[in-house]
Amino acid sequence: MAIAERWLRERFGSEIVDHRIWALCGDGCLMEGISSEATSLAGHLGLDRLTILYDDNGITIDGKTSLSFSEDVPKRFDAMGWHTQVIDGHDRAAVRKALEAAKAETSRPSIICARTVIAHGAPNLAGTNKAHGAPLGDAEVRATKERLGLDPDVTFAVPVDVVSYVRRGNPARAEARVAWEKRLAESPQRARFERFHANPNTSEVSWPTFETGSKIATRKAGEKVIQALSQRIENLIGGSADLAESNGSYMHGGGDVARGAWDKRNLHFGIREHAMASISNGLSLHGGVVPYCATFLTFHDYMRPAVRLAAIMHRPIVYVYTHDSVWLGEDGPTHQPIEHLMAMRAMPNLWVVRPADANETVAAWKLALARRDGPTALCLTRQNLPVIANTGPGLERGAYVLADEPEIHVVLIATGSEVALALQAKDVLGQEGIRARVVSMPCTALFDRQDAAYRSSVLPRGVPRVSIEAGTTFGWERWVDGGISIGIDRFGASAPGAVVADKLGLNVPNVVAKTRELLGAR
Ligand SMILES: Cc1ncc(C[n+]2csc(CCOP(=O)(O)OP(=O)(O)O)c2C)c(N)n1
Ligand SMILES: [Mg+2]
Repeated sequence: MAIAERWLRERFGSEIVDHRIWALCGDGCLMEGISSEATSLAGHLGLDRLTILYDDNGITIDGKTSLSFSEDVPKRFDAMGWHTQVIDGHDRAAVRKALEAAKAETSRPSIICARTVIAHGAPNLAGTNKAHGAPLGDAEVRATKERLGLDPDVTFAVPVDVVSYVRRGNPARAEARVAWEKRLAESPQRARFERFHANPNTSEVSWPTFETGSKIATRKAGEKVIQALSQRIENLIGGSADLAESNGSYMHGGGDVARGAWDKRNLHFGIREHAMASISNGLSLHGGVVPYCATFLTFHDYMRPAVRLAAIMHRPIVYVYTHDSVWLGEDGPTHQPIEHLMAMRAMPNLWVVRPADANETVAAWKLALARRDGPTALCLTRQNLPVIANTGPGLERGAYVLADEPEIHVVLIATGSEVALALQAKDVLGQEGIRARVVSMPCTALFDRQDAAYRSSVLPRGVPRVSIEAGTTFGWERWVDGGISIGIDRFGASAPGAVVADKLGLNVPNVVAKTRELLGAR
């Protein structure tokens, strides 16, 4: 959020972008690794309008933080380039003063380490982990009220001055809001500001098109899409976790966002995938920008908790995941996704799209940007793929018939790079008199949402099915309905991509043999 704030402030000025970002965090938040990823980047970028209030109570669920946490938090933040303060969090004057000091800081983010006591005022449970989650209990509530000078027999009471304070509202804040609205209304930048906060308008984007028969990796096709988008969507902002060139995620000519270079377009998240996905959530929640982020598909695992939050919060974020199978080759098993596609598909409200070729990649980007109620993951290849005729239209329905025959014997369902393989297998099967339909299924979640008539028009009942995907076969039972699945149920191997794929059975002879076997068995 603080990145969005700073980036927009650069464009609209601090008369219009005049807010700050406050974060409340506890011991648990600072123990989690992501806090280090995110605050390291915040310090590096000098996000001066970000303030963390750290509830430093020394307690978590299991007991004192000393069980597992003894770092010097202010020193840690100091080392990352933050402005740090340590205060007594129960001293309201000190809190106020610290907030003012944080606001006065104009080149660094701020952390206020506020020493507090959990369940402050409860005579027996204050300062203990027993107060973390469980109610204090009747006896302790009584004792606390007595100690605070409240009537212990009154179960629920709000002091009169609190009621009147809340009812009165805060005229200064209301006035500030009205004044801001006036500044915006009178600003020459108003229309642009409103455009930034509306849904991305793709009507003037010169979408690339690719000629049938040519060859191009879908990550390269995606790179061309990003260039076209960056020309027309001024507030498209994105970047990669140190793989910008490999991911094809860089906006050429957009420059690198840095401290002192907020007019630029490309974010460098560093090798911080979890923070990258969380920052994308923050960018999206803040508004005013259209965020995307990129890494290798296998590193989706590092992003997963934040992607899950994006899905829960219905954030329209685009994830560019390249090197989407064993076809990536020499980097080997650590980098070769196997279970990832299916694990991602298991997540509600995440659309996982694996385009068959360059033109389907364009359609996938269109779909992702039109989507406003959740994130979309684009799974793209490292290796070249042939550009296939007629791909793209139908992608929005999740799966569609790409090549057909009258009175088919079998349906080959494939995704991504395996669509071309399925088409080759179809030709060979045809020579043997086996008539195959090829279905491209770039997004299973969308296909599942189609009505029964459409689904059975693509996958007719009673016709045997074969799925082909360079990933785990786990889960494909759902779509092959008693048929077979060709995939990879082991970790990959380090060798040139084509060699690995061939050795693992992703080749025409294997698809043909398995299909023949399936049909013979019936
Ligand atoms: C990622 C994650 N791990 C574990 C938990 C379970 N959990 C909830 S609160 C908590 C302790 C948090 O301690 P702290 O932030 O110090 O809060 P305090 O007890 O001081 O209120 C834990 C472990 C969680 N919510 N999220
Ligand atoms: Mg705590």
